[in-house]
Amino acid sequence: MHLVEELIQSNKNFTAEKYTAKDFSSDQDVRWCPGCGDYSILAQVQRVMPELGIPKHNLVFVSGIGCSSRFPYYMDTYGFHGIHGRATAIATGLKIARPDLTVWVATGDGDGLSIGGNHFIHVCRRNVNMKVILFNNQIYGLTKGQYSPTSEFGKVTKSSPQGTVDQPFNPTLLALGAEASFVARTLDRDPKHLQSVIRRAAEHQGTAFVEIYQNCNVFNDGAFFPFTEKETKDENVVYLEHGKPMVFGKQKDKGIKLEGFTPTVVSLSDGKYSVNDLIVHNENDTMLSFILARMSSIPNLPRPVGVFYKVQKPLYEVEIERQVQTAIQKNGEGDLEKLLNHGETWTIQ
Ligand SMILES: Cc1ncc(C[n+]2csc(CCOP(=O)(O)OP(=O)(O)O)c2C)c(N)n1
Ligand code: SF4
Repeated sequence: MHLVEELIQSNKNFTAEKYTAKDFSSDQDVRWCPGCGDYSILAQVQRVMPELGIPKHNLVFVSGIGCSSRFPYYMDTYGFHGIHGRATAIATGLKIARPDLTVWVATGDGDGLSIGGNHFIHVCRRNVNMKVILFNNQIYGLTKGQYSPTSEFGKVTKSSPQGTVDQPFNPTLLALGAEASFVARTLDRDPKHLQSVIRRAAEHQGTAFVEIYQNCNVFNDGAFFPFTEKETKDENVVYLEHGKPMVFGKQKDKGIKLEGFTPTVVSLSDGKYSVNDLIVHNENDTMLSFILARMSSIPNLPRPVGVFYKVQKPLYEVEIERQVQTAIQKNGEGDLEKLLNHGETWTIQ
């Protein structure tokens, strides 16, 4: 077995300690506003962690800057509160240096998609083995309410008093376009679903991207209420389940059918269509994943949540390690001093 694969396997074999969610709660006071959706995300991640069977000393949470980026303080694991937008770059370096560590990135729509957009797309295409959870509240929370790259067109904020003229990013579509090997969406106010998606991301080997709809109750309250509130969610959300037809609605009386390449809503109660006419979700279908991710931009379609896409690809850090080992076999152990002094050198006087 290859060195990196052995290290990953050794994490899986860990049984020495049995953790509970409490073991992942640090001694830091949580400084989010009362009612913020970040609390639920923290609680669900802490609940799932013990199930993974990974020793705490092998877990690292890396973040950039923002309310969401305070996440590592609150996890009783190793952590790195980085600089704005650079969490995925820092995490990439860490993963290359220490491939045995399990690395998570906590980021926001501002941190991950504005200043950090460049680093984000490159981590996706490289398929570094890390989990990236993006708290999407469609606003800059920490800096008190400027519009973000996911704010809807026309959004009135302190930095867009007449409404933003920017078209928003769709994070799942962006991650798919950047070739991420695992792409999912979930919601802060659906703890069970959030836990299940975190679990799936944790199992994935490769860059696992999870968009989490997160309520910023101070600067963008209710941005996702149609998808999270009891009265409306059944009609506005379709849960993606691998191998199952896309049915939704309180009475499970509606479904999603493809008309050409365009998803449309059909009724299952008027006798015209049955579940056999509906899209059957397939997490491994690249084309379908794009169609499903695009659904959020089409009015009157329910919002898909769950795992959009999952595929196995070579891991960045494994390929690097392979090259390093090949070079050592061919040339022997490197000597940095020798390398720096080889070839033409100059003395500055
Ligand atoms: C280089 C740099 N530019 C700008 C800022 C100011 N700043 C801090 S957080 C932030 C945006 C945070 O938004 P988001 O990532 O959505 O996180 P949230 O606070 O909403 O969780 C900005 C612009 C900064 N800290 N550093
Ligand atoms: S400003 Fe918004 S995102 Fe930040 S802690 Fe407060 S409610 Fe949460």
